[in-house]
Amino acid sequence: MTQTFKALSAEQTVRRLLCEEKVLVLFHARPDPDAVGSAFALRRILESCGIKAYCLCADEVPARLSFLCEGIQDDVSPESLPEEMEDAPAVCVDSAAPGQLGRLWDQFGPRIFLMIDHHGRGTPFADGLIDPDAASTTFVLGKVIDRLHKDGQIPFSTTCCPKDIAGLLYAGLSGDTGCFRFSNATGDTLRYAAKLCDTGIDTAEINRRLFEIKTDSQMLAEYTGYARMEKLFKGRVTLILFDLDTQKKLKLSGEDLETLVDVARAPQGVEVAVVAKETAARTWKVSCRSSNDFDVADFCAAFGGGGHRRAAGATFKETDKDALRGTLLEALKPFFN
Ligand SMILES: [Mn+2]
Repeated sequence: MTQTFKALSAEQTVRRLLCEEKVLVLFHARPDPDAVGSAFALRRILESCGIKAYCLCADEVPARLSFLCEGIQDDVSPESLPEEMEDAPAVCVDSAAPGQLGRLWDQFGPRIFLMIDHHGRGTPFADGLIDPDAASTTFVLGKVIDRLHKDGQIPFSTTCCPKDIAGLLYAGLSGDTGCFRFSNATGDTLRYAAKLCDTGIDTAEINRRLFEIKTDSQMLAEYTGYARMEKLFKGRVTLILFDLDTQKKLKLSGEDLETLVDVARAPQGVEVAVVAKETAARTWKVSCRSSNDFDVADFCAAFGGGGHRRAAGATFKETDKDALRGTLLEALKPFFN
């Protein structure tokens, strides 16, 4: 049975949120700046309305992003959930499919009453405020803030946002646009960023932390990625396969491999960058980036994944990297041969 869910306006979204006394804010596993930024901004927004809120994720917030939730909440594991929040209904941000929630899904899936997101493709699991034209979920949250302000529920709007919230919203926006370099950084995106910038947040420091600082492990992962990158279909597609053996040998964690997709995007002439990371035995997380009209969301949807036209992912079950390589090549061949 397929269930259909309602698309909600900002007004309807706000009305639903305001019915609650306490809310859990769920965000996707292997969290990125938009997931962390939107979850913690929503927590602060709800608290400004007198609603208790608590953020949850299947994975820890990576060390490089911990500055975003510092002083708000250090632990996002389900084990850290305060007793008073145990029966709270849940909102999910920046997640397009149940699978993205990891182990949170079994425990909290049934009580999700609202999705706030910007992914055009996926498997909806609740009624939602979803804007596929928004560059980030933190952009979509701007509509929630302005609606709450219009209704007299909070004393601020996106033009006079408290700095802590503005920083979270900006981080999500900058994160998902690759520091405003990607095609999703539209005039609207930049105008929103400008408003947030005007609150006095330190955008240079946020961007330095998101894009410039790298750990030794991250650099080792990138170096290995460059060395292993395959150019396929006359260099139009790049592929980096990173199996668990290699990760163990180099003592790299999943977090260290996050920038590999940028490595795969780097070569001149590449149209589609593919990075496959083995996350558990025979389980591969594949990330795709497109620099032209090739729709990677479509490509990944065929394998049960989702995402955006130019940035998407899917999980593959393959015995080893050769089998995965064969599957990927076979699927790409019709488009690039
Ligand atoms: Mn996002």
